Amino acid sequence: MMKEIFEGIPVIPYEGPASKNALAFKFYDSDRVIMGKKMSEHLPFAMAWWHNLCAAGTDMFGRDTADKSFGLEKGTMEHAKAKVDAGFEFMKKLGIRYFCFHDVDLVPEADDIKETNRRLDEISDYILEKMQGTDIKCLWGTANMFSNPRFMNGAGSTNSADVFCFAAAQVKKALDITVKLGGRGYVFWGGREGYETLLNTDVKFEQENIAKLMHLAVDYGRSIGFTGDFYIEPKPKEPMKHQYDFDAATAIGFLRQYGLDKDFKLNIEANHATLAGHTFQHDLRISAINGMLGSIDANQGDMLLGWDTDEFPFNVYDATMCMYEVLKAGGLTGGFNFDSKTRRPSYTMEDMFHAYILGMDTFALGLIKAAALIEDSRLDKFVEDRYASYRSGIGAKIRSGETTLAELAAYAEKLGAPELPGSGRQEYLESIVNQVMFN
Ligand code: XLS
Ligand code: CA
Ligand code: CA
Repeated sequence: MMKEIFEGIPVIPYEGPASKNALAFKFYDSDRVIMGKKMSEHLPFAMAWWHNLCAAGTDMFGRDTADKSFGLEKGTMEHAKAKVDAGFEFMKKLGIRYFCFHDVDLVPEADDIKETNRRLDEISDYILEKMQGTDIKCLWGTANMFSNPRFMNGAGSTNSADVFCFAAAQVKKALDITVKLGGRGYVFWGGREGYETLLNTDVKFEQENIAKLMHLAVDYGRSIGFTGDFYIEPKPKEPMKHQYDFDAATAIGFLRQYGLDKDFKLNIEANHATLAGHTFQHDLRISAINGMLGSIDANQGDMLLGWDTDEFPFNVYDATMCMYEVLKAGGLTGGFNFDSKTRRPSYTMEDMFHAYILGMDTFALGLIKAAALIEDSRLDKFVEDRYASYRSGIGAKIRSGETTLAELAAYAEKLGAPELPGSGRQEYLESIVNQVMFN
């Protein structure tokens, strides 16, 4: 028997909304069927290796507050394996079936890439062993191409061809490991793919090179049997002043421009959408209507702070509008990765569980309420009616393309002046949302 790491923490049960047990789900009831599917199928939750097993509360002004040593010396392979043990115990206790990782979350990076790769082989063998007899799999993998100083000017967008090769080597290895662990997706988050000043930057050259790296990754991935989706994860800024994958619309334009749109979808993170000045729902909608809603990084930011706070999702309105988009899009090919960290003063092991219970319950509530909004159907009906003028007469001709600018102008002149387009009824619609939320 392996030693229990999270001692005293049981398998987290569902106890329902009336429960006062801090270590129980109040809304996430994995087998409950909503719109014909189990909650667990609607919500393929994933644990983020980096926040949950590595990050220990360090911020710009202070060192670790949490102990993530799991009883072993950090920076060793023994510690790397202890993180695997901790991660699997954690996922099993919460009923989480997926994890996401960066290469260097799994093992300490060595000075020589050959040694790092050897360590990755060793740890992925260990993870594979752990996976046996469980239904836990990899949701997506990625390469950390932003922490090492060599990537100070970017990875695909770097000015150094040698550094570009190191980025390529890391992507190749991260793809190998993702495929080995049965990953559903592979993420490119452009951590330092952007610029600080245009005075030293050839933007066109850099974007072309990012696309080249992505094409090379697709070719290699397909050659080793990766059938999942590649994802771009947009973010407007941080760490760079300006990042190229600003938001969903920008990333979609980039993917189409460089012929990558067949292999890529988007991984939309709530906190990144809001940093871009959008709602989470906006970036989900833009992705969905372009057939590119792939996966979600489930977290939230803080509107009073201007940065990527990666908080556990608590806002049920936002989770509801997210699930409304996901249900309408017919689900995700990816899942819901908690790219979220406990606050620095929440440093205990219990806090890790409370955080995931909060996140999972928030999305379960979001799912329940989004399904109720769809079943209620007043919102859908309102939107449908709002565009009714395009279903007959001149509107139908506009839609079918059977008209000319001159015909429309003549039509307008005959009318003299149109009637107002009809009330948007925002307040009424918001009251419907509240009624459904709190009925
Ligand atoms: C950072 C990003 C990062 C990606 C994976 O802001 O969210 O964690 O999800 O590299
Ligand atoms: Ca983030
Ligand atoms: Ca993320």
